[in-house]
Amino acid sequence: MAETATTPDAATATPQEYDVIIIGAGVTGMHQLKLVRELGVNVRVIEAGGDVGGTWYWNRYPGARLDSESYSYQYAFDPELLGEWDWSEMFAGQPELERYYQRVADKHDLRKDIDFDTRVESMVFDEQTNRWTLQTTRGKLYRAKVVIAATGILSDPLFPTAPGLEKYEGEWYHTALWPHDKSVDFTGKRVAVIGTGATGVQVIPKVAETAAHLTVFQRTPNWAVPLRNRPLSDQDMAQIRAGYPEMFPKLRASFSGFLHSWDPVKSTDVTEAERDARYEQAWNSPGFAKWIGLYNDIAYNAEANRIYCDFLASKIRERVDDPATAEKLIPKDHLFGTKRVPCETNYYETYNRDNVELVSLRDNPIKEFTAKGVLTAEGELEFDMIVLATGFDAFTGALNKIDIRGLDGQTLRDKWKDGPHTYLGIQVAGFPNLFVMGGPHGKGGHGNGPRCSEQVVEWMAELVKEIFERQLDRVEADPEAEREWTEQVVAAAAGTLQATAKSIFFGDNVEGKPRVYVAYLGALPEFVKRLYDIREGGYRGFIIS
Ligand code: NA7
Repeated sequence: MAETATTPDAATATPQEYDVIIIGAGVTGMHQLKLVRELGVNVRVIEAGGDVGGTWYWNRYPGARLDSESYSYQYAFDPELLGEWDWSEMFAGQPELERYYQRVADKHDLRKDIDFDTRVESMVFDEQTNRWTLQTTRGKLYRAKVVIAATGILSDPLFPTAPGLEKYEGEWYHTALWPHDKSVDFTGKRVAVIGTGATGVQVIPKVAETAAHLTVFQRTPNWAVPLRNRPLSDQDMAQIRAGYPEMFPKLRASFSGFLHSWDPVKSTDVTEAERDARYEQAWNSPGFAKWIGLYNDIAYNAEANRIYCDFLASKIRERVDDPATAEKLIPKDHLFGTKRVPCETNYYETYNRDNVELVSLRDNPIKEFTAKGVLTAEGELEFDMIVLATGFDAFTGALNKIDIRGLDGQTLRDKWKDGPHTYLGIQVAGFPNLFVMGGPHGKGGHGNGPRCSEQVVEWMAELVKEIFERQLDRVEADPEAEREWTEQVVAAAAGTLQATAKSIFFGDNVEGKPRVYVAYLGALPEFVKRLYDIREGGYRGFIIS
């Protein structure tokens, strides 16, 4: 059962003492737990969910799946498991991923060090003892010298801005809070889906299969591309497995941890016929081949990108029967790859079904939710079920949700009110001994998550070792290093094609969030090298006492 504020925990008065607390038992937190525990320190993980897996625990909506190749996304740290685990599909679905993380937890006996159904509500740094005290929503207290927040980049669900959801009397679900205790049945129902991001394009075709009627509310169309998933045979797996010794080092050395990489050739270096043939070939290939496998100038040259957009638009027109619907589905306000590129299966064909209708929120906004459905500018629409695929308060949301108080009582929310300030995405000046694995200014937002986090998690475990071996009191970011790093991260995004679009990378999806770049645009190997150089230089930019 999920923890609530109305069920106070009896044993609240005395905090449970630990050396290290990790917040979150998702993909990053599980790995961090394994490594920190091996150091022999006393570590506890606090997890809001009922089991391990993070994203793959919460986002259990029909259609949820990877768009990185399954084998490129798995942990690299357990050779035995790599030898045993067979991926059934090139891009695994949520149920298989959930099973995978449960298997990892079983095999490494991770659960014995995790408190589930426990959400951290606040944490306060004590300047005398140099320890953090954490309080959960149930009033339970924990205390630790080091806190590692592995709270995730996409873990704070975002709800529609239209008021009145509480008035709605039908069933409603947010895709990131999909029920664990019952199966959701769309059969014969009038269903609304709000949102057409990476999640929306996955869930919409699934809902359409059995709903009596599906209305999709689209705020911004996306450049979605076909996933081209396929089952993996025993033979495929044998071949893939034989490639692991080369694959993992290659991924570590890659720009973003993906199996695909930008072609050094520019689209302007080839003939039009050659370029078009290449686009067609990429179109028919799996996953991100039709994004980061292409000519590199698509990433930075607006004209090259526009030509590719024209190619993609022609594909949408081919696939969608009704020309007016096709036009609504073609993005007009942003270039390809400037927002997260969703991968889809039968998404565009779904709009050819008689039971599916597309409503553009730009033409017909939702004014409010009502008891029976939604009131749009054009009138009330009634639904038996509403599915919110409205995404997340990305990068900063999960941390800002916790009331974090550092030196002199300063809150993180206040410090970040104009956008996040970090050193390396790992620390925030004024918040000693608090480390972030996967938050703002981290590489994971633009990359293959586990590949981007694994080396940072390894680096972090070594730092934890030093903190306890050398009996350090505090490790904190130098404000000057933080200022330089934050300026560098923000400057790197300025003037890029990315900056021309409204996206989660600039906080545009959240009303009132300052428009500032929150991810990290550099290459993974350079970032990791920087971390190790900083360590060799005696932790440059960190104040250690
Ligand atoms: P996304 O990619 O942020 O998509 C959310 C969608 O919901 C997107 O179409 C939004 O439109 C729409 N949205 C957000 N707020 C509203 C409101 N208030 N009203 C109407 N529509 C809204 O989140 P996803 O869950 O799809 O994907 C997140 C990540 O999960 C993704 O990067 C993958 O790594 C997996 P917008 O485009 O903001 O206009």
